[in-house]
Amino acid sequence: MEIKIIQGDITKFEVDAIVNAANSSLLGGGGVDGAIHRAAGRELLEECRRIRRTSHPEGLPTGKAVITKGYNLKAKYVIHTVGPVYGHADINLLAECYKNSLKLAEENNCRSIAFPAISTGVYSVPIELSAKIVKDAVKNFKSGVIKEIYLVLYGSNDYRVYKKEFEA
Ligand code: AR6
Repeated sequence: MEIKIIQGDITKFEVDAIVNAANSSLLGGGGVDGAIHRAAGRELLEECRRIRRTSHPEGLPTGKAVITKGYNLKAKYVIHTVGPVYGHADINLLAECYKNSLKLAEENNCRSIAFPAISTGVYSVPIELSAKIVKDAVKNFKSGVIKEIYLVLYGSNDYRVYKKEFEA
């Protein structure tokens, strides 16, 4: 399993699954969530609405993950997970987001997956803390199915912080 740290826009990634830093409503928002919904098209929102009506009428709890198709994206699937709001939810749930997303990817035979830095935007987790938690979570995940994990950083400082942490 290879871990690659890349600076870029996750909506452009040609991988089996991209992960969305959603909120518990699953009905879209700003940041990477808004970008993914815009790029995937309205069918993604329709599938998210179906998930709300069926398996998650109260919304998706923090740390959990659900999968949908990718529609107009190059990625086959979108895995939606809800990160913790810094200072308000248990920070250990951030690792759960990564682990549960990886499990779901594996169950759906994904060989490649791309993650944004969940909770480091609107939800305010410091990028240095995110890098440490993510390093621990992804390096300890053993998979016979997933071959490539991309950690996609939007900003150049975020990218540098991740590079430094993963090279340490
Ligand atoms: N590709 C990769 N990373 C991106 C992109 C992109 N296109 N756009 C932003 N980022 P955020 P959160 C980075 O706020 O903190 C939404 O409204 C961004 O620079 O998207 O988990 C949801 O609906 C940051 O490093 O997610 C929720 O309500 C990272 O993605 C709430 O925000 C995460 O920032 C979730 O907050």
